[in-house]
Amino acid sequence: MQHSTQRIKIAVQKKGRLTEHSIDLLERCGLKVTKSKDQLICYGENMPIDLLLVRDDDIPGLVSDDVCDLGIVGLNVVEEKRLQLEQDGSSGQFKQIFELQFGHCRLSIAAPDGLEYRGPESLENTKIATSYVGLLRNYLTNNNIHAEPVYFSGAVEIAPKLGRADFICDLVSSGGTLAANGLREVEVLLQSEAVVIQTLEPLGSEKQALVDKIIQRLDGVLKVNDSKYIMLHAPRSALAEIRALLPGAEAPTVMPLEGAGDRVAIHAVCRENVFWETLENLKAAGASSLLVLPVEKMLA
Ligand code: PRT
Ligand code: ZN
Repeated sequence: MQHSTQRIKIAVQKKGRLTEHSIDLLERCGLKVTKSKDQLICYGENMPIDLLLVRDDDIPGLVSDDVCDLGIVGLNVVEEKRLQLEQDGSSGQFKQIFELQFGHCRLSIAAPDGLEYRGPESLENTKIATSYVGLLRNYLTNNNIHAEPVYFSGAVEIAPKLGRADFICDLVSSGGTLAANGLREVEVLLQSEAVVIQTLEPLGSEKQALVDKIIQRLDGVLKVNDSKYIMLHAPRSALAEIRALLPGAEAPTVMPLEGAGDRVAIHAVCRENVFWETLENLKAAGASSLLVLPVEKMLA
């Protein structure tokens, strides 16, 4: 039996943009979970790991208060909370330990279409609507701009139309929301993606070993995302040229082909996607019988 105290608790967004990806990634690391009846916890069946399903804004706090060991949350939320904690006099009580390569967006300042923008000085003495008061203040201070953040908890993009602010500062991904509201991006304050954060409290060697294992598996899962296994036949004399054409490949395996003279079979893992153009170039270099397969798991 596993000791209940030795279970790892991971805070994950309950319902939102990060939820599906977060749980899917953990499942691809081998974790099987069942949801509790109240839908607040996912219990790990095959590993001593439980997921706490919460609002994303609560995740850094749960990790800094040591209620959860790890959290999966947007860097934008992490950095905003870090600034808040700093302002309250407690330095950030969590550390960022891994970038998850999903949930990409940026925190940007946007101006109404008609407004002339000549750089940050145009922000001087204006009002800027945002849910990210900490990050916005930080930007304004660093750039020596005097402007007033106006807190909006949601629907920030309508603030200029309501006459409540001159600019907005909000998350952007495709830019569609800005365009639909007659706004255009003028400054990028932060590039964000989902990250794993960990409590600063020492976890004890057993728990830390489990955290290290999860991170290693996450790394493996992300590495294979674009990776392909490529197999082909080629004349041995073309080996150097073919190696140079294989995108992001480490030393390929080269095997003789029975009864085929100079021709060999080459197998390699490519860390980047293999496009048609690459295959055509390989063929031009003398390769034949080209086969590209997806990679499911990888452990360096
Ligand atoms: O209920 P809970 O508090 O947990 O969820 P939430 O509503 O606060 O967050 P949610 O689910 O909307 O987003 C969670 C995280 O996803 C954010 O903290 C970001 O890290 C990340 N993310 C990635 C985004 C976006 N892309 C995004 N486009 N979060 C919000 N948006 C919004 C943005 O605020 C704006 O309203 O989408 C709109 C802009 O999108 P585009 O594509 O039109 O530019
Ligand atoms: Zn939220």
